[in-house]
Amino acid sequence: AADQAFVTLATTEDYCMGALVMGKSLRRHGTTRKIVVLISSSVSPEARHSLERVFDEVVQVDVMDSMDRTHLSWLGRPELGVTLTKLQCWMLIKYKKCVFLDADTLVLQNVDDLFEREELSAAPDAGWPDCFNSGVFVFRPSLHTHSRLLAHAAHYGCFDGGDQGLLNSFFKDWAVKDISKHLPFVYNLSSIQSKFGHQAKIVHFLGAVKPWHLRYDQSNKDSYLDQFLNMWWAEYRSQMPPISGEVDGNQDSGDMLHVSMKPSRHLNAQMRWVRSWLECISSSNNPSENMTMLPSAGYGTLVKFVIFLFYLRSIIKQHFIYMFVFTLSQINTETAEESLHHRRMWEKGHVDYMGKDSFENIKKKLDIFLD
Ligand code: UPG
Repeated sequence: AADQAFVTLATTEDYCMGALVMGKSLRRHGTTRKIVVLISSSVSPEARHSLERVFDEVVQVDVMDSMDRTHLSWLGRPELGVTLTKLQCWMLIKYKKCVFLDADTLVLQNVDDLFEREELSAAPDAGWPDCFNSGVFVFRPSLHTHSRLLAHAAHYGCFDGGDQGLLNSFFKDWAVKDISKHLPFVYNLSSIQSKFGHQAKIVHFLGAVKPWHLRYDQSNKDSYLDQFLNMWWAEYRSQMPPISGEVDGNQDSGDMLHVSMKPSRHLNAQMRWVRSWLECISSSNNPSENMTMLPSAGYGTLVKFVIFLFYLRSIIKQHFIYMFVFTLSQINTETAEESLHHRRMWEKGHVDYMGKDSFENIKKKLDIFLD
């Protein structure tokens, strides 16, 4: 089975969270096939590192969009960007057969039997059952098929602006020709279905709102959706199941996205320096002696503090993930969702100087970090 693989795609950090969970859920249910994730160059090294701990292969692909010089024929069709990127799974020709799973799917049972199916096998779409849903499909990598798909996209476009429309128009006899290519619905069960949830093999969080946008509430078990959401978060927070018989020596370090790396020595040195600076600034005894390191030694304490905050922000921005990770693992009071939101704010430069990111809080976090 070394020539068979599950494949997913994650071009953004959010979808990397989804891919990570999807990959872990495949491992949890003991897949014997390889698992591969296609990522874009904009995925951060930290996210890539987390994915590498779960996936056999992390393959960087070009996000094909209307600005792609090598595919100028797509000019004026920006909506085809991610769609065309997904088609690159047909280029994985080192594998004979693959199963594509969207990054917003969660595997609840072993689904290796999917490899008994032929291209193009997929489950009916819940909204339009004469079409298949392109979140789960069996295919055979082939450069020839890939270029035919691109030519088809260039010529016909796709009726829904996404890969699902394109693939349905390319594999247009799916609905009528061969019933063995119709996967049972439980292999691609929409998470909002109110029936058959207990039989689900793969749950699909279709639509704009994804599990990583929603709250984790273990006590909420009213609907299948609540249960699936909790399962998703439980998988996100779990340690990685062993990779087919291997003992993973790093298991204790956790493998949540952004929580899998240790601070570098360089960072540690920088943080120590920042801490000494913080102590220096906050010290009320003999400030002039303490301030000799500061570039703004001649200004008042307030000015120094503001300058310091800007400087601190630039350093922390560079390494915020390390701090974020460490804080997460040490002060486990924030939910994953809140922490992610906090991190996003940092990334965008919205620092809550008067609240969460106040001088006192930053100093506390640095103290924990360094002790
Ligand atoms: N994806 C990315 N980056 C993006 C957007 C999507 O990597 O910015 C990948 C990811 O694997 C994701 C998949 O593409 O799961 C599909 O996108 P998604 O946002 O999950 O689409 P949905 O609207 O939930 O799904 C329907 C189909 C899906 C199809 C999509 C577009 O279920 O299979 O790809 O519509 O046709």
